[in-house]
Amino acid sequence: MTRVWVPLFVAAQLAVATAAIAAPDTLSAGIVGATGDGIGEVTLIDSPHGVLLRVQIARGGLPAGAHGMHLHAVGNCSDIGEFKLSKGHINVDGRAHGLLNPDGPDNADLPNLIVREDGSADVELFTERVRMDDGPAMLLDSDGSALVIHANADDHMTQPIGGAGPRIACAEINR
Ligand SMILES: [Cu+2]
Repeated sequence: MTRVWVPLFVAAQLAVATAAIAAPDTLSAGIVGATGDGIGEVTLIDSPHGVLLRVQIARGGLPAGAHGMHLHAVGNCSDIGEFKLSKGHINVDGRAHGLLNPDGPDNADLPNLIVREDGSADVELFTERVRMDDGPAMLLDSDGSALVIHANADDHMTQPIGGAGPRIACAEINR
């Protein structure tokens, strides 16, 4: 009996270890537009080096063109159309805004979201400047955080948000 059960036990342990590696922390959150309608979804996957984001916007969800997109400090999108309750950028490192800024980037900075002519978008991107659940720039802290999409393009240089203008979409990233 023992010679049968030991290999089975080892196999079970290996299965658990494999599952732990293959299933990182993943979180999906709905994106609401300027009038409060659901326009898409963001999926975040944690890694030891940062967070992988996939941003999907349904057809007709946003105006075509480039939109600044950042990780804001509070997971609250309830003030529809304003989205000011999401507060400012996550910026625990105290750096200037801008992926192209010599004094940047801040923890919140992301590339622009380029929306197609039909108003849809689907992009995967990675940031090393935050973590889901670890360290000072953690998205899932006590008040969460938000993915905020702005009306205009982020020039990745100008303070404080690259000229990205008003906030037109928001997703709450909470536990
Ligand atoms: Cu922003």
